[in-house]
Amino acid sequence: MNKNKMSKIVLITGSSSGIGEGCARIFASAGYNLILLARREEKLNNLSNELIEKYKIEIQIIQADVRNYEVLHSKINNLDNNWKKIDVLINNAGLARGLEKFQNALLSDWEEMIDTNIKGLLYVSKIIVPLMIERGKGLIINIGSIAGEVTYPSGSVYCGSKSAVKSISEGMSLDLINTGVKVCNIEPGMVETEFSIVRFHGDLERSEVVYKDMEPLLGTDIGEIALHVASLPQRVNIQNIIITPTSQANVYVNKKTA
Ligand code: NDP
Ligand code: 8X3
Repeated sequence: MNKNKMSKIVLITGSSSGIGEGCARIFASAGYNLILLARREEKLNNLSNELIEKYKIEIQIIQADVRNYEVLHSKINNLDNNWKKIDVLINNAGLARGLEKFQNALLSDWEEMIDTNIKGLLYVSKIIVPLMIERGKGLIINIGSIAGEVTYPSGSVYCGSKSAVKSISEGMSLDLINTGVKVCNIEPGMVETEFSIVRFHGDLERSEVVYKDMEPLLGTDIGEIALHVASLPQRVNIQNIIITPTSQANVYVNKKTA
């Protein structure tokens, strides 16, 4: 890294698509250097090339699965010391798998959601938080969901995982109170990403219906909110944000269901 450049650094998990990619685009446009982390390396490479060309920033890519603590630990620790000065961590990698009644849901779907949305967030945080404490500053933005506020039918484990993100965010805030490290839980409503394609195991027809006849949020909308939180003075922290499209009131009511 060019040591003369004083750009801040943001590490974004799940930055190969959707909200994570939107955050990468917005933070890059504000001059941040980026550490992009996800499993699909080609997507990260393409995004990285585009953003370096457009904004003349620097980018590191970490190809990793957030469910694998050993790999995360080794790859993050192998970063050059200047790249370990992470100002903002966005714990975004996550997914919903299936939309089935509790009694019909697949055990493998439950495990994937819990391992990614809860344990993955913990693994990454466990590695980055000490680096922030050492510097006496930092911001952790966890991407929860409005599903963490209200549980909807057939969403028990996904909603439970996002409810856990909310509790863990509160716990982090409590325990990090004297360290200078801030914690914010952003809880989006409907954002058009690959989320529904993943939820419905690749069923494009079923996933397209979700965002039809309404105007969902974009990944970059969440990026704008995250950048705003990261731009506040050190004395200010926003602990929890619920953000919905104008055409959605809560998990049950949107323009189509009203
Ligand atoms: P996408 O499917 O578009 O993006 C998910 C991202 O997470 C991808 O970059 C994916 O990358 C990454 N990811 C998934 N599993 C892993 C893993 N095991 N290791 C590393 N990276 C992983 O969906 P969204 O952008 O919508 O989802 C991002 C977050 O936002 C999730 O936590 C989701 O729960 C939350 N959210 C989404 C909402 C929505 O309506 N879309 C609303 C509220 C919250 P790759 O596959 O390359 O590893
Ligand atoms: C994603 C939002 O309402 O589809 O977390 O579960 S919702």
